[in-house]
Amino acid sequence: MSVPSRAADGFSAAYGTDPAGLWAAPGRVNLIGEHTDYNDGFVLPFALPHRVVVAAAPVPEPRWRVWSEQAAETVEFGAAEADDPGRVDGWAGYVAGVVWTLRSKGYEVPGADLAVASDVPAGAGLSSSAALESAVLTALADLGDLSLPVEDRPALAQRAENDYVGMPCGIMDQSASIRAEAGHALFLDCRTLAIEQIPFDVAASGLAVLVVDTQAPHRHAGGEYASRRRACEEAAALLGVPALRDVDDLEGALAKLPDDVMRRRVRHVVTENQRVLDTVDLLRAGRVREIGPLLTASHASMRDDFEITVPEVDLAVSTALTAGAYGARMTGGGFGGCVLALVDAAETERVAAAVAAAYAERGFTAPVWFAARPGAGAERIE
Ligand code: GAF
Repeated sequence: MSVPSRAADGFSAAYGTDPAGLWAAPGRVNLIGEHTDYNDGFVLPFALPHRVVVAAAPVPEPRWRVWSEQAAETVEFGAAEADDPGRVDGWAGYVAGVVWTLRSKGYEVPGADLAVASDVPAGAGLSSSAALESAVLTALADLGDLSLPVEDRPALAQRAENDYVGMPCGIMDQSASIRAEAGHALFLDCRTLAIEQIPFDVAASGLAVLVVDTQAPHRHAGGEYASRRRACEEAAALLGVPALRDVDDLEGALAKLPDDVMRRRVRHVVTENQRVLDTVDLLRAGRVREIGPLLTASHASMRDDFEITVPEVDLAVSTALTAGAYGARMTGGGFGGCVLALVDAAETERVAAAVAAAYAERGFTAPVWFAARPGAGAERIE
């Protein structure tokens, strides 16, 4: 059964009536630009065809019930819990966080019954939580007829995650889920929030983006993410700039920093921003294959300077490259998750099989893979 049907059927089973509508928001892969978003830098994600679907209907009082197919449970909360960050925890905290962020900004959020189904792999670094936030936000905005410009929505969803759930993420994932367009990568300036839709029709170039879910367990991902973010903020303060985005003279900046770890963190962010700009230039010129070395350089920088990769991720990248990929890198926050590789479309399966064989040889859990096409952003689908 399709994801929308599962959400609609789940709604009917949970609440004994039909939903008023269905809303969907995608997960994402990030083509390039990792850990640059919270440094006011540049990112280039695209939306996946994999989506979270929310079936929803308004109710007359300020309370919310949410059924989740994946969690196989219904969670109910009222205004008091929604208005108290952190009070609703686990998966439903992302939903309560969206209600909270909207209410605290003065929006008249309608009470609602919601049912959630998804085919975005959870815990794989493909932004299943941003997809959930974005789908719920889009549904509540429509149900309540809230005047909520699309350009303001990612920051609201991010705030739900930062201040209700307590995860200090940047704005990339929610922007991709809400603002992406099919067939395009989303070039986002995370300081100005200016966007440009960059045509990214890999199939037309005979290419494919192979995504390998390494199945590596996220090891201390939350704490490590927060500590990387802190190090970047400390470095910016030491350098006297608002954010690492503002470092123009990398060598000069490195010479001013007190220790090697901080120097490497800064070098990653500054060089990664430049790689995003270079990738965008190549894509604008239709030179898709040529972005490969930038992807691979991004991976080396994440591995050696930002230190956010794990052996499963490094093996997938090196194996894909040996098997003929034009470029490969980890995508997402790190410490596990997914790798993407730019390959000739006809070679996709062969490269994926090479990674699977290398994993078997090392005794790693078998990876899961798919070829990703840029999908649409959040929308009402029924
Ligand atoms: C996670 C975060 F949620 C994003 O904001 C971003 O920082 C990313 O890691 C790393 O680029 O997905």
